[in-house]
Amino acid sequence: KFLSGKQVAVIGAPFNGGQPQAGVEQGPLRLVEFGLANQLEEMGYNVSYEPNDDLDSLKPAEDPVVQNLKNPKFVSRVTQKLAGQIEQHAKQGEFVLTLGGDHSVALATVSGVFAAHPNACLLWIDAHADINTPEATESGNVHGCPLSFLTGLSQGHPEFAWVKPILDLGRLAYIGLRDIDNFEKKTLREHNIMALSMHHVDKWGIGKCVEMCLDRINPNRDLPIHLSFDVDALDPTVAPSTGTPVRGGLTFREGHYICEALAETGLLVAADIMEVNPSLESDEAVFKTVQVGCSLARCCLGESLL
Ligand code: B3U
Ligand code: MN
Ligand code: MN
Repeated sequence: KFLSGKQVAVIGAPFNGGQPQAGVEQGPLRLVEFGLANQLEEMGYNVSYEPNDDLDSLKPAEDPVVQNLKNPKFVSRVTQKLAGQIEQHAKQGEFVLTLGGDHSVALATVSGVFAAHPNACLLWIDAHADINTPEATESGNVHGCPLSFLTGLSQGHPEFAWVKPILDLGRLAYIGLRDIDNFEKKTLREHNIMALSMHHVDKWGIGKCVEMCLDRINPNRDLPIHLSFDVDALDPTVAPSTGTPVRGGLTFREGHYICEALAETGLLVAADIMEVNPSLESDEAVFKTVQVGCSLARCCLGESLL
């Protein structure tokens, strides 16, 4: 409906500057080496791939903390560059699949996708709410903050002036939450944001949860959808190789169900697979995590639809 053909732009975002652990910058390459692009071609898509393996050239010589945020210049430069690239692909009517990289890269994906699809809605699958402001963040890691910039809750940070508040809080919904800071909890409540925790998944089942989210952020099922999937939403037994695993997450099937249900709407225009860190845990754990990342991406593009 919003896409012009069977064109998928795979955007590599090999970036770790939004959090302290190295290795997450190897996520995109590992997902592609596992065969993701080829798998999508076998599904009948034309796939282009932008590895963006030159992001280190954007690293400033000095990058002091500004308003509590670490590496603000580096994160800002990288995400601004990726945002432009993503916007171009999305404006061509291509499905944009972004491979992270840490979740600060959502500054780029949401900015780029919403520039092309201004009335889109965003489903954020994560153990974390990633909506801290620079004032509120306890860690100073930008991957815990992208949604505060994108929704306009944070304004006036000198490094992130380019990020436009394009996301209405009524067009944002979460599934999978279980590790939320007090400020974030207050924010979710005050703004009446559609936020489903693991408790709600247990209580209502994943099918009802996805439906409730869409009823809120896309009630007539006529708006484009962007999915941002942090693999730490999955249980650590399912996706162990990620920087901040939290017990009690989504099962393999619950994670896939979300992607399948969104593909089924015919409205999904972009998906992010974020926070795969191939340097953490055993080889077997990395294999599992990369494999599940690839299969989530394929499901977003309709693999399991009959
Ligand atoms: N809310 C905490 C923890 C966190 C957010 N995202 C991840 N961890 N992966 C923070 O740092 O803002
Ligand atoms: Mn996240
Ligand atoms: Mn997370």
